[in-house]
Amino acid sequence: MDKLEAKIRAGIRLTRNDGLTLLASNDIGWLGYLADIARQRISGNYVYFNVNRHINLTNVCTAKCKFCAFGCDSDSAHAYAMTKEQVLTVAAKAAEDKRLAELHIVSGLHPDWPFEYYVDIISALHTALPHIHLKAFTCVEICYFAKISGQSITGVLQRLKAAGLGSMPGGGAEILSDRVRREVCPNKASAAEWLDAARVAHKLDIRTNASILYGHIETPEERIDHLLALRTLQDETKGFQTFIGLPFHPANTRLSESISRVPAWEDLKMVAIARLMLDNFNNIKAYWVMLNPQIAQLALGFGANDIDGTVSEEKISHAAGAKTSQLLSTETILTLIRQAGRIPVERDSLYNIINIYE
Ligand code: V47
Repeated sequence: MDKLEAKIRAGIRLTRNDGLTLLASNDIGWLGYLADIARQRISGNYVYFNVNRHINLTNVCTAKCKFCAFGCDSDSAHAYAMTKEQVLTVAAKAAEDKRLAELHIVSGLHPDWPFEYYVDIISALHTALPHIHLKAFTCVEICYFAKISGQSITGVLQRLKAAGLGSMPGGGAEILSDRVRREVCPNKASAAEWLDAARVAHKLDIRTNASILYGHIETPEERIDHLLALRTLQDETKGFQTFIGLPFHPANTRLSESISRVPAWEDLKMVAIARLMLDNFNNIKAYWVMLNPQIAQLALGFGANDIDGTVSEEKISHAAGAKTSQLLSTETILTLIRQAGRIPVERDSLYNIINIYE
């Protein structure tokens, strides 16, 4: 047994150097074998999914991130901004499926909408559909709301929680490195601000997710340091529910000339290394929309224990060239999980079990 395997079997925390060693390895079988040991110990044989619907309130965005094909100016031909009535209509239609458990709401940083508009949307959705969990607004959006409203992060989150916010998605983390952010997303929350918004949310008992956007200009060290920053915060707050690796999709972005989508090999490495480094995260998500369903299924053998949800409509990676379908039926998700030899478990947004498909 090699040294790393011995550490993982003994549940000993991996170091930065261990992470770099793993990332430098091209022995994909070994990485999967190691990650599977950790996955089995931390999360067993269940693979989680949920029945959810994404809603992106607007694509109008002031951030202008170089990796983004979704955000645009308000005078762009494909700009849109949903009214409260439109949001309620989409949500009510989605809720016709009685199994719908979650609305996942992420948007551009709109230059004209006041913070009150977002509060109003959450409040209206919560009133209309009190049984649906609202997983809304990334840490980047929360920082933006604080800026435009002049309120503190705590104040913003308290208002949203009182209006019906249930938890927060993990986007906007990109790479938690000032160098990378200066280069690709200088107009939004810094690494420290992103982490601080997550910290405050956790202190207010709002669970959040965490992501990484990999496969663009980041170095191996920056990827590992990103994981370490999340691990350190999780030690402090225990408020992260799941980690999601997002492979960069270059089409229609300002990086498309110089960068291609990383190969599947790299996706599986990212999943495995996240599982191994994030020893205090219960859940590692293989987001089928960005990976594709086949790679997401393979990722279940590389440390992932969650395959995300039915989704219904995804705009961010599809604007950047993702070719996956907009929707996976529950039946397809069950098949993907069962073919990997795992037990599908339908969950709510806080990982309470709704149904075990033995
Ligand atoms: O914040 C933007 C990323 C994120 C691109 O928490 C891109 O359960 C790839 O965070 N290629 C939004 N990625 C998606 C997200 C998410 C998705 C599913 C589940 C959860 C969860 C969170 O997508 C953005 C940004 O980091 N992104 N542009 C792109 N070209």
